[in-house]
Amino acid sequence: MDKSNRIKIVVLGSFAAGKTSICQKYVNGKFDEKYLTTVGVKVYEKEILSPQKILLSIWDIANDCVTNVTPIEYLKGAQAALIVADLTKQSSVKEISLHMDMVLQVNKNIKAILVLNKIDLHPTWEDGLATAKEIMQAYSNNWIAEPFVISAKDDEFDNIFMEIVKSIIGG
Ligand SMILES: Nc1nc2c(ncn2[C@@H]2O[C@H](COP(=O)(O)OP(=O)(O)OP(=O)(O)O)[C@@H](O)[C@H]2O)c(=O)[nH]1
Ligand SMILES: [Mg+2]
Repeated sequence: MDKSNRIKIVVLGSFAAGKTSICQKYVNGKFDEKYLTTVGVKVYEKEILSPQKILLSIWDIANDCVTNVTPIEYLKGAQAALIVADLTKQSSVKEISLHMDMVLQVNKNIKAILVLNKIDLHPTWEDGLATAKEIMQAYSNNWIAEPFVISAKDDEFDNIFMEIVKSIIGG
């Protein structure tokens, strides 16, 4: 496959926000209630037709549990970022800027999508959404869509990943 037909997407967000759940559901179609924290990075691959073949390389990246910083080498070469926040936790929503600042260090033109997760747990989501939108204003050149409010448990995310693909290859 031609290099131009690969898209590297990094998935970042606070601890337990649902990064792995989103990757697993999108790539393998499964959701697991059990929590198994990610250590380092796990790379998922998924081939899609858009209409040409595109290989998505999706990097599910853990924060360093001591420093809360993402190793920069995992971020290199990323064209897109999926930032995940847990709507049931204010701290998780507030950390959106931390993750955006990290990805912008390696690609200031990165295409970003914000996913606000765990809506099935009935969080006070109006607060969460309003706070998230305020934080988003500082990065208005990077967002390619409005934030997606989702449940990794109940929803499918083909549309979210298609937004990323469209923003990079057009169509
Ligand atoms: N009810 C509900 N639970 C969720 C949802 N998304 C994730 N979870 C649960 O939340 C926990 C953490 O999910 P993970 O996907 O492992 O979170 P993560 O961001 O990968 O966590 P780290 O790798 O530790 O940073 C697991 O028990 C999941 O089953 C959701 O939308 N709804
Ligand atoms: Mg994980």
